[in-house]
Amino acid sequence: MWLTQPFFGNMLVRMVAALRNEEVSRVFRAIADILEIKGESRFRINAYRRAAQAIDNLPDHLEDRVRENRLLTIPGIGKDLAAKITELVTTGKLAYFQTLQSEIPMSLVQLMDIPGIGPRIAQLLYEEYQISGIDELERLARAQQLRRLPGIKKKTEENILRGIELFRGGLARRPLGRVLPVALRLVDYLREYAFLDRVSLAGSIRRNRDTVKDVDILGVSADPDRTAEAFTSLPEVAETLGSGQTRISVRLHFGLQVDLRLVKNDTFGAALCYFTGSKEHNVRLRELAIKKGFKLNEYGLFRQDERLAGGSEHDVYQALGLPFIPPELRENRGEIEAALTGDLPRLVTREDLKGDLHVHSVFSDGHDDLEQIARQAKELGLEWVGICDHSASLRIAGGLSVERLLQKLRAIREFNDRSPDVKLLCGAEVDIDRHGNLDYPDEVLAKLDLVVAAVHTVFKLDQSHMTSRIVRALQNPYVHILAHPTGRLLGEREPYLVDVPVIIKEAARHAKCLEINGSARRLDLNDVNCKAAKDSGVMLSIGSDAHRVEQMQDLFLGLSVARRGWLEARNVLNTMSYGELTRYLKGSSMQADQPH
Ligand code: DGT
Ligand code: CA
Repeated sequence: MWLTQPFFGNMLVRMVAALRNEEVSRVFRAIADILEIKGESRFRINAYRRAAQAIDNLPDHLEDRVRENRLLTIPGIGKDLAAKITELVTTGKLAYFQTLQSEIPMSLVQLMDIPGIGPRIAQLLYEEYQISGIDELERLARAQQLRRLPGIKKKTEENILRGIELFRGGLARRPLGRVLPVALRLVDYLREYAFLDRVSLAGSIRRNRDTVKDVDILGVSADPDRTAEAFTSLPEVAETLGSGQTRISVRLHFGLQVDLRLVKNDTFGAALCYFTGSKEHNVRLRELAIKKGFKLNEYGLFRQDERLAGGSEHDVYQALGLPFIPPELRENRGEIEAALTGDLPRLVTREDLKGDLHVHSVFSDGHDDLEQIARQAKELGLEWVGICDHSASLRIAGGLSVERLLQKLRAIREFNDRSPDVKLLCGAEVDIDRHGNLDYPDEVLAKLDLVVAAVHTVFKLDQSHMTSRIVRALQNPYVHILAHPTGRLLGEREPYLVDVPVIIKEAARHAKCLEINGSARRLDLNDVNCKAAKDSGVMLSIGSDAHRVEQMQDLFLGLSVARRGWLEARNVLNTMSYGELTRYLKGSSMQADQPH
């Protein structure tokens, strides 16, 4: 069993609200685990596990069953368990579970989530070393101390270390750009081969959050057993974590967990809404439902026992008196208020994008030439591409001398003369030095169609120096765009210390664009800063930062950030036609030439 959330920690504090089916079954599984560590009878342990499974498979709410006295019809639930469910559902807590927790710490039970640690080993670890945390466990395993315990061999110890690694990998958040292609392939496969009538991504990956913990998929199946069979036998699947009629969980070879939940057709919309989240958005929707005298859960929107909506998300929002809210906005960042007043943004779409503002070519460290880039652009439905190679001082990235840059300029002009479909802009990704100077002189920048400035070196400045360094670059009249404004690399490098609100204010003042770098490693600006930039009247540009043509797809990852940042087409430079764009870029340099 793998816990997908830090659930028990929360629960001890939160024991106030009544519990949902899934939470009740988790409590029963935890009880089984504790009884196992205590060495209680198999019979009792299995009774809790079977009950948990039966609850997972229920098509309806325990809450309703308690009210209607229908618990005993659930397979495996006798009087004793029915009383415990009633206590949990009505009070949100269970005295018996609390007593057990006072005997065996929950942190010890959680160690059993690590592959390779069963109840016997957990018990030993606790009795001999009083270990109850993963760090402590890892330290002892690395110091080869575990093999001193009875029954633990060298191989067991090595297995535990591997398990810890897997466990950690499974818990880490992963960049959207790494997970999305896999998730989309899985959904395609499921749609085709897994006996599903409907299927959709849900959770954070459907909301296009920049990092995701796991992949949530929702489906309606004509045959759950065959669906489970088809899903769990995929070659990508390393391990089946659980398989029932309503939920199948697997772990892929690279550690990612994928949960497929199966629901009835007439509850699909309500379930999709619920499992898409975010939790905070759901809470607000439920409050809204209550205000109207309704009840909203993953089975539908109800007035007393009458189901008002549930089959589609559109119906659910409509019955709540709201327009459909795009998944990217569902973070409780003002979308409910905007929906209520009819002020939701008309989010920029893929069809609105006419070009990519940041692509590297063979002139610097890119892999492909102008023809290949233009061909790819055409395939992606784009009309123009900004070719931005590195500037002179960035030698490791093949930065261009002024002479090479002028050669490139001629090559692009010639290319445009013979290319009717796709136009290229001669740009540069110009390095900003530690003092805020740019890497080409102004008279060279003035010749370019597009100037993108960026920090690539000296990341460890204090905030005031880093901010004033970037502000200086923004004051240069020939700069159009600040690329990857915070320098973060997802899971690898924190943003450098920069005062983003000041950068936004200066960008607005000098009519500069801020980039949403769509590279799977970056997604920088992020959604929140993007919205702040929009609210300050700053134009955003999306760049794939592709170094190979295949990476030009990352433009659409950048688009997902733009949508999460509430951007409309008019806030995004990429939505301009080639003619509009070149006029805009020329105009903004000239405007910035004026004293301000
Ligand atoms: P993640 O997985 O951390 O990247 O983010 P999510 O949003 O996918 O979170 P996850 O996988 O734990 O749950 C998926 C959705 O299910 C979540 O967005 C909302 C819903 N959900 C899960 N647990 C709860 C809960 O306890 N209460 C409420 N209201 N919603 C929940
Ligand atoms: Ca999730």
